[in-house]
Amino acid sequence: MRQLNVGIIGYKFMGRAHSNAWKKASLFFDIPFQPVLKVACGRHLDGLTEFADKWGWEETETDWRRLIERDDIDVIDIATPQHLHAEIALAAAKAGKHLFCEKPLAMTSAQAEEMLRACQASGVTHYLNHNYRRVPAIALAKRMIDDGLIGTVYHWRAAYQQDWITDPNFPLTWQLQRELAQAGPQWDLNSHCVDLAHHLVGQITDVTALTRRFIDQRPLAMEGAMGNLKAEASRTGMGQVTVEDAALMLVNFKNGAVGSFEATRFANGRKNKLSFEIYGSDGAVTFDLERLNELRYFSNRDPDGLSGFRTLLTTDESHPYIKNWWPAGHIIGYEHTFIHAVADFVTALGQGTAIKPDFSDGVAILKVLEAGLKSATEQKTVTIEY
Ligand code: SOE
Repeated sequence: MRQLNVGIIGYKFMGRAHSNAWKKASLFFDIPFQPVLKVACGRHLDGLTEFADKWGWEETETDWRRLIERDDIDVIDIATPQHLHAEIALAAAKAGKHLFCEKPLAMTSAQAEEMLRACQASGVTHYLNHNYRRVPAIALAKRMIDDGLIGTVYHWRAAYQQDWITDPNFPLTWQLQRELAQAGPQWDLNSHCVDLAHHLVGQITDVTALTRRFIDQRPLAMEGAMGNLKAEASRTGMGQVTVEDAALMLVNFKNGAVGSFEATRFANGRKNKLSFEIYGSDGAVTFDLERLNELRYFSNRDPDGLSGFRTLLTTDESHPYIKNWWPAGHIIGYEHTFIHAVADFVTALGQGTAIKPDFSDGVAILKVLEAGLKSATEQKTVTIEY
């Protein structure tokens, strides 16, 4: 089988999730190329070397530009924080590398548009990793909606809730600084839900939003992590949080449906709870990531006296992606969504077809998220121009 040489940039949480996927995809899926974990790239050689040794990356590189210059690399996997995505993607696309990029795509929709144009100009494949589209239960929801099982969609209701910064002593990490993250849960969490809403319901046309920051000042994190906040650190030991802690949006869809989004890092007890409900003229589907092997389904066509929500355990061979895993009833988890993404990405490369979501979806998502922040600041409804 022909090899596909991958260079990954970033080696933290997403670096590990992506490495696992590059390693496993060909063991479970019949894909046209054998991914080779060729080069891992990151700034700090100690941590990078440990990561590369553990996950089986053949080589390390501390300068991403040198990685991109290499002729033997086919794919650049961007697993860094979002403020680095644009510069890397633009250079990689120009060098003719296919792109597998973590979400959110960029800091702004303008940056994202430039990234999309660069990929289109060089003809490379571009994939934006909103991995939840590839949860089998969510892929099944898509199939059911497209098959008309819940009829015309009226309502979308989503909540992405976490609690990892409720402690006021949690340090001022990069995720809490506008210059490095652009926004808080609006970018990190609502990006996933807007992607799912576009995928499952349709295009969002306008947004009315509010955001809230609950804690303004936080202890500065370790030296080296704070960039230009270091000077302030030596004076006070505290730094200013410059993103929101919670973001709520109400939206209209082009097809007449209405929707709501709630994204927060302040929902105590909720570690990583992504849930949505979709109500249509003939039924409903609901999903909760904490029970990711299940999809709940209600049908108006059930006989009187026997109607109600039923739980579909999405582990049958007929369910999306499942025939490549275990016998029915043997559940799968979070990491499988990344493996599905890599399998689909490599298949798309083999077939010369596009894979979704791509950078054009990333542009659309960022336009909605930006409209949300604008709406919250200006306290008015913002219409989105695509
Ligand atoms: C944030 O905590 C985060 O890791 C997101 O960045 C991921 O996209 C999400 O899947 C889990 O939560």
